[in-house]
Amino acid sequence: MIFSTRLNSFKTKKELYFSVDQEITTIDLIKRMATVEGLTHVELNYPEHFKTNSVDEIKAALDELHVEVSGIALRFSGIYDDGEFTNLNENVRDQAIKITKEAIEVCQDLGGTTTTIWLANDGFDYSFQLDYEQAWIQTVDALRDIAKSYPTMNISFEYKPYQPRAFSLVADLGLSLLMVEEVGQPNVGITLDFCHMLMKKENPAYAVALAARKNRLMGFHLNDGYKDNDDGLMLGSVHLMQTLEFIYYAKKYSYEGLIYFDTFPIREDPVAECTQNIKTYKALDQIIMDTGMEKIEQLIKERNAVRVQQFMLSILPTLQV
Ligand SMILES: [Mn+2]
Repeated sequence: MIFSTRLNSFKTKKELYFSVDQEITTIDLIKRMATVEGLTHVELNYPEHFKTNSVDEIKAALDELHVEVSGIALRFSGIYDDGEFTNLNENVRDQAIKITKEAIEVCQDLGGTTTTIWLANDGFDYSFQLDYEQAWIQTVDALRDIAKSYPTMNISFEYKPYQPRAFSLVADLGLSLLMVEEVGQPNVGITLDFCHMLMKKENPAYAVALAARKNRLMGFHLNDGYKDNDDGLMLGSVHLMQTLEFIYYAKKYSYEGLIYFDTFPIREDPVAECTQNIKTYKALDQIIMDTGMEKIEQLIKERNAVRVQQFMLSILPTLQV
């Protein structure tokens, strides 16, 4: 299993690690992140994390710390309020595609495999604000152009139902699968973000099963929340059983990609918080192993809610965290 988390989480509780007046660079954050027990990979945002240090400096620091890069995540800010791949202004749209291609090249340079695209601003807030079919086609075309330009690199689409827009253009798993199918390139997949799925009232394990069935499962962003917002709480803290079910399906479909904790520790020590997320994931994985995949499969086949409830309560005392 390979694990990473949000680099920006390590800006939190500054006083625990950094000196008071220290100006914090990307390399400083990576160094703090590397102190997390069990962490194997670093995921960087582009262009955000390449402002204080160059690609070569980051590469050297990673070598020194013996940490690998899993991939790059796009962060569109500034000129993209009206949309990224669907922006009416051709220059802005071209710039969004150009930045995405740059991110993939940086990912390649750093030895990463996957570039994750979250289109924060491609969506709408009002009726009659967007030509839906035009926007859909613009997104398909942009993703196809990007994927075809880098056939050996993974491009993963991370959907979110809303925030910051009232409606995202590609808002759920079904739409994401339709989008990926229309793009029609083998190197395009889907990143499942647990909170985003909860916000859409999707059952996370169902999304794993369908994305895996279509062979498009490319990334996990794990966290937890109370459904309405992208709360970014610790793994299993609210939806423990849905997290267990999610991990069961990840095992069933032999998911071996990155397990990235997209959490937002603010009042917690981010090192302790991430260490706990890794421990929780491993503990839940262990429960599934100890129970046995066949036994769980049998339980599912029974379709007996009372038996499921008994199973869930029976495993709680065996949790080792
Ligand atoms: Mn995410």
